[in-house]
Amino acid sequence: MNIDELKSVAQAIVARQKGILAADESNPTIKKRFDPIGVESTEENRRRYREILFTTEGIERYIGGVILFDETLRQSSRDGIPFAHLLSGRGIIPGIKVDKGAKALALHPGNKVTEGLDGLRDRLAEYKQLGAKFAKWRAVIEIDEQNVPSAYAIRANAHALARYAALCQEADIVPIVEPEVLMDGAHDIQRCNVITSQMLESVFSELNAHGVLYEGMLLKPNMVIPGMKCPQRTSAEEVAQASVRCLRRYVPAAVPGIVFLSGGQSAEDATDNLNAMNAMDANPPWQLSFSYGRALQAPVLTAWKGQESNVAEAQRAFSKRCQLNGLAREGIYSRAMENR
Ligand code: 5MM
Repeated sequence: MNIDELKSVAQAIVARQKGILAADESNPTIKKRFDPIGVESTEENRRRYREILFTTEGIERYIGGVILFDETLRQSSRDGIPFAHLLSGRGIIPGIKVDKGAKALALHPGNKVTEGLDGLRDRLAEYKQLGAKFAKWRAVIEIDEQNVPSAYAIRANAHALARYAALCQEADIVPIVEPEVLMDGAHDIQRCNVITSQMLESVFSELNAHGVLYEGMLLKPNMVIPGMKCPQRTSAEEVAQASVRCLRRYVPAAVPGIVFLSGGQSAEDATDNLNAMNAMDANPPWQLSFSYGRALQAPVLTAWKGQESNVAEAQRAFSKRCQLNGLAREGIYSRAMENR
């Protein structure tokens, strides 16, 4: 394990003002994103869409890394430049999603466990050759009104995340560890806090048991936030306070960065909540940043609609979201900036 390389890649991804573009939608997920804008999910449309994102001018000021899906890592720009090289050439670090998705956990109805460990060592070696310097694995934890998640589902997912992270570091690839507590459902912010706390405690206990180097990884958690159907809504300041309090309790200071997922929040809410954390806690032990999928891309898809004539508008929308999240990294964003 090359400790210096792991540390420097992890730190570069979350350098000042920077975060991550999560563009690693699997084919079923990108189809769900394309359907509402009437774009067919063909290999060429997926390639063109990612090309529009990756060639947007100026994003390298705010985007330190991009997470790719297997197919995208093997694709190239119109000019024949492999996407991984195109991104590296702009100073953006290419990464790869390596999990194989969340499947039903046997004997634990309503719970899921993420698969993909078999053969992972060989896949990581190939991804490294193709230019990936970091990887991502997402565990999915649902909350219901009763017994989901089970204590065992939390442990099983934490264990898989730690095995994945150890394999990554063995291959000199920085692991992004993503334990996502979903915001689907009617649970309140306190229940999200309890489950997120249990998950993080279990994840760091397993990472420690597996010998994972905290300095050479990034954590991608959910914010502590009420479920989408919860009647009690919360302000950005309440989400920020609950999230940072929880993270301060469970995430070691040696981890260089916490890169939140957006999880179904609107683009504006995701930016505002991140901003509130950075405005409130001026000196957290880790960088507080973003690794947004939907919150960076939803306005881009709406502007693009699969039409070449809309590309400039789509890139403007993307550039704006990157810039505003860059400001949120510093705690100097305000909602008023949305209308400029
Ligand atoms: C971009 O979406 C990612 C891939 O999801 P699937 O494997 O289900 O296709 C997803 O892991 C994403 O990186 C995170 O959930 C963060 O994205 P959001 O949209 O929640 O910010």
